[in-house]
Amino acid sequence: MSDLETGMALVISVFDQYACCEGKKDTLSKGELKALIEKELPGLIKNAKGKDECGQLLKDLDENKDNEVDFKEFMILVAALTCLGHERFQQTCKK
Ligand SMILES: [Ca+2]
Repeated sequence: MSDLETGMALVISVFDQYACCEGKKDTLSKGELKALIEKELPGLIKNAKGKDECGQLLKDLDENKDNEVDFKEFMILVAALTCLGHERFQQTCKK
């Protein structure tokens, strides 16, 4: 597989790993979303002590309002964070 294909397969595998923990196997519950963010995206919520950041994030991501984050909804988060990372990377390169 190419680097990009490997990256995409990894995103799928991380999502599946957390989605299958409880309840529906193909969506993230609030608890699963929290576990995923804490372990895989620790930088995202490190400045939000005490606040219900995951609850707010779930509301923001939950397009179809079923109180779960499906893969499509998760990809919107991954895409947004990847764009942010890309911007930061470009700024670092310019310096
Ligand atoms: Ca949803």
